[in-house]
Amino acid sequence: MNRTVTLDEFIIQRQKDFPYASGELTGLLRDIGVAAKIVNREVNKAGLVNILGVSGAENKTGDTVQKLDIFANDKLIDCLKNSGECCGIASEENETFIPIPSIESKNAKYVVVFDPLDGSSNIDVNVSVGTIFGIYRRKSDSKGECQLEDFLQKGTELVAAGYVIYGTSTILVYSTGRGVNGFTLDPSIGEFCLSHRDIKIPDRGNYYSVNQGYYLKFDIEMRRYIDYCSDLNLRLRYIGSMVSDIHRILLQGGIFLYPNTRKYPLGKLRLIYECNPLGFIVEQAGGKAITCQLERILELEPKELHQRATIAIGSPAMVDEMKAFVERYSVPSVTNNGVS
Ligand code: P6P
Repeated sequence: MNRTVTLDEFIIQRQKDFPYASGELTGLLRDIGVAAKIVNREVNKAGLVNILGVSGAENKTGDTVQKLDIFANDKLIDCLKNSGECCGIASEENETFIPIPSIESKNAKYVVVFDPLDGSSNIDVNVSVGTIFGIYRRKSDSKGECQLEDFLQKGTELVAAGYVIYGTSTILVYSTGRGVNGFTLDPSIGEFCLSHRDIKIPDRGNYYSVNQGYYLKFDIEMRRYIDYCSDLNLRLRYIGSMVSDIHRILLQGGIFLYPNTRKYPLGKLRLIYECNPLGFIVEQAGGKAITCQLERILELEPKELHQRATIAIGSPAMVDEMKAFVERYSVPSVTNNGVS
């Protein structure tokens, strides 16, 4: 019987592996774990208290914001503000980044980006939702407040990234660039316990995950690839919660796609706090994450906080096959003066 290893123990143990680590990142990861427990408590009783339904507010992207979104956003911000290890925050729910001006935090090394409750349209129908986070080392002068440049960093600069799924069980999955580990919340002791050690994504899998409803709106090369998946009798699994769809693929293999459509010509999903953190995790587990235009997600240079990206992410052999379809079937777009 393996001994229970809690998230806190694991993080502290891993800090010993970094001889020069001074504990700030450890503290930050533990604070995110605390915020996840608080959000989990409210998500699990959302149907019982007046937290369901729509707050009426709209976020930066014009999406209607659920009350639980606001709760999760507030709790994450509170925990990070009090941690003293974070000098700034960027959230899907806030139009601009949030400097943390307290004396000790202003000189903190790290900034945190997050989507506090991804897939929130599923909240009222009891389908799993998730938190996605990424941690960067600040680039701006540590004597002053954080700057926008601290958040507009490529995914390759991530120091750590992870997600929490609030589902049949609550699981926190994270990486600091040395592999991927998953922790399941044990409500009886209120601790995240190591349950998925050193996750490695299968080279290929039986699942593909895409919103089939947009099929006719995809470019021909994506339609050809989706037809190929269907011809292989792969199983379509898509619940409209990116974290959950990708978690399945991380554990069992497969590919998740959100291509460009007429409504979202640059893709729908957010680069900085959705695609980059999940791309970091999947690459750390041996998978791949590219845009539908074949650029590596983590190499994209962010130009603005809520920038969107197309994405194909998952098992390496399947992402490579999708790449081959794009190379073979994509039709260069025609501009006024000819082919671009
Ligand atoms: P669609 C949820 O709103 C989200 O941001 C992701 O979690 C999810 O994968 C996607 O959007 C679903 O979008 O257009 O298929 O409903």
